[in-house]
Amino acid sequence: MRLRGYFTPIVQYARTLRAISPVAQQRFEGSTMFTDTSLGQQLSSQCRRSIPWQRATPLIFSQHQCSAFHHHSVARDLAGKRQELAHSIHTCRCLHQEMGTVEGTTQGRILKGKEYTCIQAELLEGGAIGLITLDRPKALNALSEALMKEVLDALQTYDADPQVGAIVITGKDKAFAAGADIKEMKDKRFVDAYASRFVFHWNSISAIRKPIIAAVNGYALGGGCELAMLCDIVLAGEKAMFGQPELNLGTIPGIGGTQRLIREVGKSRAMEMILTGKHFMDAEEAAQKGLVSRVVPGSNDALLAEAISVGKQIAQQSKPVVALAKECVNAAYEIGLQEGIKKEQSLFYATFALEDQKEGMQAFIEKRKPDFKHK
Ligand code: CO8
Repeated sequence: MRLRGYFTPIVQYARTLRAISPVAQQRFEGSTMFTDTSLGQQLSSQCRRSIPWQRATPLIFSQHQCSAFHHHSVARDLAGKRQELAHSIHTCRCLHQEMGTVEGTTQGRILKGKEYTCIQAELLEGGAIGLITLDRPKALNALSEALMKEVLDALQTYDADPQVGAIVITGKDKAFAAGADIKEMKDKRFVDAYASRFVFHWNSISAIRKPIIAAVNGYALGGGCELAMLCDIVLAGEKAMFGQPELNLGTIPGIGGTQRLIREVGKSRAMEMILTGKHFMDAEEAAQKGLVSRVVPGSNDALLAEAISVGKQIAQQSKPVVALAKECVNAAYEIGLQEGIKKEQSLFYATFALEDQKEGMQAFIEKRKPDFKHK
C-alpha cells in the first residue's frame, strides 16, 4: 500500500508521455533509467489494483519503464528520504522536456481541445486534479493579458468538469509570478486601463467554485502575490518570496493586494510591504503570519507533489459539500461576522438536503469509508 503515495508524481509524467509520439516513447523506454524489472512489476501490479484509470495506459504498465525509473528513489523514500524522489522526478522532467522539444511538442498541454501558449494545463489523478503551470519562464511568469485569459479559461474548464475535485496553480523554476507584465502595461494611459477594465477579469477567479491550491515555488511579487492570495490554500516552497513592489513602479496593487494582504498579515506588516515596496516576506515568515498554510521542504517537485496530495484529499470529499464549505469560508473573508454566521448556518442546513450528508454520517457509524455520490 505504501507505494501508492510515491506513485503520484511518476504518473504525472508517464501520463503526459502518452500524449507524445512513438519516437519519444522509444526514447523513454530505451533510457538507461528503466532497467529494474522486478520493482517494475511490483509497482505495476500495485497500481493496477489501486488506480483504475491506469488500466487504460498500457504504455505505462505493460512493461517496467516507470518503476525502474524510480528504483533507487522509491526504495530510499520508503526509509523517509523524500529528497531522492524529488531528484528522480526532476531527472524525469528533464527527459520529458527534451523529448517534447525533439518531437516538436510542448510539455503537458493536454487539456483536450486547448492550445495554450503561456500556461500548461494537465488533468492528473484520473481527472480529479486540474493542474495549471504558469509557463513564461523568460519573463518570470509575468502576468500578461494573454496569460490571464488562458488561466481563466483553464480554471473555468476545470470548474465545469464534474470529475475535477481540486485545482493546483504553480509556477516554474524561480518564479511563481513576478507580477503584472510591466513591459506590456508601461505605456497604458488612465483612459486605456479604465475603459478596457484592464485587470478586472482577474476577479473572476473568486467565482471559481472548486478549491484552488497555489504551490508558490519562488517569487510571488505584485500581481503574483495577489494571485496566490486569490487562491484558497497557499503552500510555499523553501524559496518562495512574497512582496508588493508596485510603489517602486509608481503604481499600487490592482487585483486585491491592498485588501487581502492586510487580512493575511495584519495592518502594520501589510503597510510596510506595500508602502516601502521593498520588505519582502520569505516562506518562513509567510507561514508564521498565516499568508501560507506551511512551507514544504525540498525541491519544486516536492512542493508540487504535496499540493497535488492536498488536492487529492479534497477531491475525495463530496464535491457539493466542498463547494458549500468554500463559499462559507470566503464569506468570512468578504463580509461582516454576523452576516457570515447567518450564511454559514443556512448553508449548513442545506447540507442536510444532500445524499452525501446521509452517506457520510452513516459511514461514520458503520466505521467504513463514505462512498460519496456528489449529490
Ligand atoms: N514584467 C515583465 N517582465 C519581467 C517582470 C515583470 N513583472 N519581472 C521580470 N521580468 C523579466 C525581466 O525584465 C527580465 O527580462 P530580460 O531578460 O528580457 O531582461 C527577466 O524577466 C528576468 O528578470 P531579472 O533579470 O530582473 O531577474 P532577477 O533574478 O535579477 O530579478 C526580480 C528577479 C527581483 C523578480 C525582478 O525581475 C523584478 O523585480 N521584477 C519585477 C517585480 C515587480 O515589480 N512586480 C510588480 C509588477 S506591477 C504589478 O504586479 C501590478 C499588480 C496589479 C495588476 C496585476 C495584474 C496581473
